[in-house]
Amino acid sequence: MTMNSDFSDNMFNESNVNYELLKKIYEEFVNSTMGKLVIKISPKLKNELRDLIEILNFRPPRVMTIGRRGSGKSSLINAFLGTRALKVGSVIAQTPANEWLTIESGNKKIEILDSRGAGEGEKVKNAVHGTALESISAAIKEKYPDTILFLVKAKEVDANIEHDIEFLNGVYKVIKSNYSDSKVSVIGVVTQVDELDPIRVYPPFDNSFKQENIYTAVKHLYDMMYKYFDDKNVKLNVVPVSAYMQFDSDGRLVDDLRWNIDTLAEEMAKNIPSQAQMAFAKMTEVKKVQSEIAEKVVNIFTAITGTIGAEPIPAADLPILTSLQITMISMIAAVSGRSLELKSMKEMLAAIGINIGGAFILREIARALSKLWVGYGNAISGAIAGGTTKIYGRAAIDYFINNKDENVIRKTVDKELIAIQKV
Ligand SMILES: Nc1nc2c(ncn2[C@@H]2O[C@H](COP(=O)(O)OP(=O)(O)OP(=O)(O)O)[C@@H](O)[C@H]2O)c(=O)[nH]1
Ligand SMILES: [Mg+2]
Repeated sequence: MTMNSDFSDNMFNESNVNYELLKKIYEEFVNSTMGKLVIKISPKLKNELRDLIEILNFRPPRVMTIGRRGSGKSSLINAFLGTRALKVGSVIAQTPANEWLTIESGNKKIEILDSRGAGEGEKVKNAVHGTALESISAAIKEKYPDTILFLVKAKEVDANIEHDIEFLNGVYKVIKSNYSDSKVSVIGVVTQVDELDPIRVYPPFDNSFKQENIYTAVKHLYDMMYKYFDDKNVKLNVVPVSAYMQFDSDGRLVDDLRWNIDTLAEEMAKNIPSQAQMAFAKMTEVKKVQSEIAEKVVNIFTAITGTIGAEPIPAADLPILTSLQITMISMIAAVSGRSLELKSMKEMLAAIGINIGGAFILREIARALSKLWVGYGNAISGAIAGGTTKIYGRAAIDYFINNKDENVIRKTVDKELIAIQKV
């Protein structure tokens, strides 16, 4: 009943993240006798398992930006990625609009759909797709966005934006009529707030006049969206940002005026579907977003191992628990943006005091970990199995995401492991 560890060995021998293999480990589990038994014992786990599949079955987040030319759409995407992935232009329109574009930078990936709205050339028929709304519809029918960011320059919030909101309404209708149950979120973004008076104040804009002007711009955009956005059931949200970054000819970041990008990412995270959460967490690098997803992963694995442990388990079947725990720890490493190298796994285990010596393939790590379980006797309880998973999961979060001190993590793990044995 142990899991075949070939996949896992390959996974950890590769230096790059290989989600396909991670997924296969999972699939092997659900199709194993043990996996089927777990689902039978606890039907509720089925939903959580489905959630887990979705997280594993990941795809990049899909973000649609709507904003006038020069409103800062490309700059905002670059601000998320921290690089000059997209061309930013002060004079000439830069980003090709109305088509899905996949942007990759390092191990970050995002799909964007850029639209300048109906502002320019609404009447000028495009030979292939017709008007702006018609051509954007074609892209939306291909794939729906998870989030629509409606960008308005801070200095333009009072510049007839009702027409831009009309366009937003049109886009939203196309999404809803093609994907009725999609939960696309609409976030108003006040961009380039650094340009508001007083302009010589820099992030974090710790100046009451500046803050007041930012607030006025946000309030104005909110009121306009509240008045003109058709679907009154949508919870509107407006976030002010500054996204300016300047790079030198070698691509080094020489000036960084980014502000409040984290807040925007946290807002977006609230509505990102499970399948895109993993990639979203990696893209934004926002700790809060990463830990929320990691917690979810820990809870699911705690429930699964707890259910397995509720059946009396002979020591020979313990590797399946450790394999699941290793998968969990790998997922947390991945959420944090680390690669799934064997090295990071070993480092993490060493940090919490589990010395796996020279183990160089996953099977040996699993075997080493199983030995720890034997201390609990021939059979272990569900509480202990689930509890141990939770302790290792939290330790992994502290290690990979919160960058906590190893000694602190180790002490907590020791204390908690002793505590659950007394239960
Ligand atoms: N000061 C300041 N300038 C910004 C900010 N964001 C963008 N810009 C500048 O505004 C100009 C337009 O930015 P882009 O990101 O190219 O705008 P866009 O909406 O993608 O423009 P198009 O692709 O042409 O529609 C560039 O000169 C940017 O450097 C910001 O937060 N502050
Ligand atoms: Mg652009």
